[in-house]
Amino acid sequence: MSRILTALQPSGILHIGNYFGAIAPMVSLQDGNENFLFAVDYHAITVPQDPAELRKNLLFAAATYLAAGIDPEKTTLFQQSRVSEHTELAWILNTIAHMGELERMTQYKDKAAGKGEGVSVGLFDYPVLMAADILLYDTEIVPVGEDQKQHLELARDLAERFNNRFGDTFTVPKPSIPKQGARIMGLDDPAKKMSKSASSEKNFISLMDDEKTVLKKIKSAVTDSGTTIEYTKDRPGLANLLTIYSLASEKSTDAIVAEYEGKGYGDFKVGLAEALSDFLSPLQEKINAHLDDPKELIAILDKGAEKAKAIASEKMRIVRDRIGVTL
Ligand code: ATP
Ligand code: LTN
Repeated sequence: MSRILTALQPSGILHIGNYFGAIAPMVSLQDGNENFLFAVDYHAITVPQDPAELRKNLLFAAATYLAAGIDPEKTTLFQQSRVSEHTELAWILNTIAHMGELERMTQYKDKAAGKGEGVSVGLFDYPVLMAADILLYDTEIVPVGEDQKQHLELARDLAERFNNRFGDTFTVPKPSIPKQGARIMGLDDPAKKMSKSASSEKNFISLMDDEKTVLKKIKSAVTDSGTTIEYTKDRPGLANLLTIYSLASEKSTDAIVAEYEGKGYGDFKVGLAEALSDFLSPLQEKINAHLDDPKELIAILDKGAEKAKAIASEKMRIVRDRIGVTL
């Protein structure tokens, strides 16, 4: 039995990268472990959010986790802002985190690029709040996509630094990065990860895309001038599509390659779009069913927040004592 924890930003749509990189791995670890999953609303506001949209997105996030197979009896499901210990611990960790290590974070560099002096302090400090999210619960395993590896490294460093300075307090967490799906690439640019903040909608497949949209986006996905369907690193666009096909259909890439022997991109893309829609439409039905009952969603999140708060407040009592502010 291990403590498993992950979190996602409730910042609009979720895409298949989020699903295969973090949500599905979390669901598969659920049995036999002690699990925490939450929507990081205080991370989301590091870039401007419309309050009404944010409220909607929080419910959508909860509906999506449940539709994906998160069982609130097995996983504590909540929203970050309801457990104020996250921001409290983040402040304390701020005092041991170094400017230099935050300046090196590639997500910060990417998101701050071109924004000049107008970048929020919150965006810079984002990884410290993430470390607090993880350390507060003595998390052992954190299922995340490849892009979060560097943030996890920081969480480990901060845990060790705190433990060295104030005595053994935090468990040092480990990332769990899936073998397949850890880095789904953008459909319009296979050199960059699929991202919901991409400038073009053609970059990603949203979990809510309908059949027509999926087909259109897959048809316009960047590939190469090759004529065969094969899995090779030299053809990154095709390799990415084969990975998505494999994850959506639960067939191996070898089986898919064999299926398309003698056929070209046209047939392959139609088959992939079909497999994706077959995977997405039952998920969408479940998401919509949960969204039809917002009271139930709120009740689940309330209960989760209460359970999380009990653990977090006990941990903070110890942390305050260790740093010497408890009289
Ligand atoms: P964006 O897609 O805008 O860059 P993000 O990565 O900040 O957003 P989150 O919702 O915070 O998105 O990410 C949730 C989880 O999804 C994280 O574990 C992250 O590693 C994972 N993830 C995000 N993009 C991908 C991707 N393209 N492939 C695999 N996993 C991904
Ligand atoms: N930084 C992550 C989201 C995140 C997270 C966490 C993931 C915030 N807190 C704790 C795992 C554990 C992201 O941008 N994807």
